[in-house]
Amino acid sequence: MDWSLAKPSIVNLKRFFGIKYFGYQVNSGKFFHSKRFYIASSPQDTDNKGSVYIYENEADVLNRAVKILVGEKSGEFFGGSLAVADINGDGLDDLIVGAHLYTISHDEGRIYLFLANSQVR
Ligand SMILES: [Ca+2]
Repeated sequence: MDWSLAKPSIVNLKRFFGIKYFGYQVNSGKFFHSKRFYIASSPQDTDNKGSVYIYENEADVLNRAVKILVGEKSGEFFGGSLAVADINGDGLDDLIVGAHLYTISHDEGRIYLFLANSQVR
């Protein structure tokens, strides 16, 4: 892959119906084992709940995600922010997904913590 800024690799998912603002946030992590996975959010798709797509490698972005995480409530902007860190110290990266528009009564916002599990993929 050429990392030159003059020749960026571009991923355009307009051909996939229903994915909105794909790439709003991107990140990567070693969630399941030592291999790095790539993640990208689309905070207004899936009935406006927002989704986070996890890919096994950069080539998969044009095919299919190995896992898709979906927000709980319409309009919460799930995937508006993403962070990767080993929260519980088990050696596997964990995923933190922000949903700053999550509302119960007063625009509380929410963060979701997904602890990686080497037994699950
Ligand atoms: Ca962990």
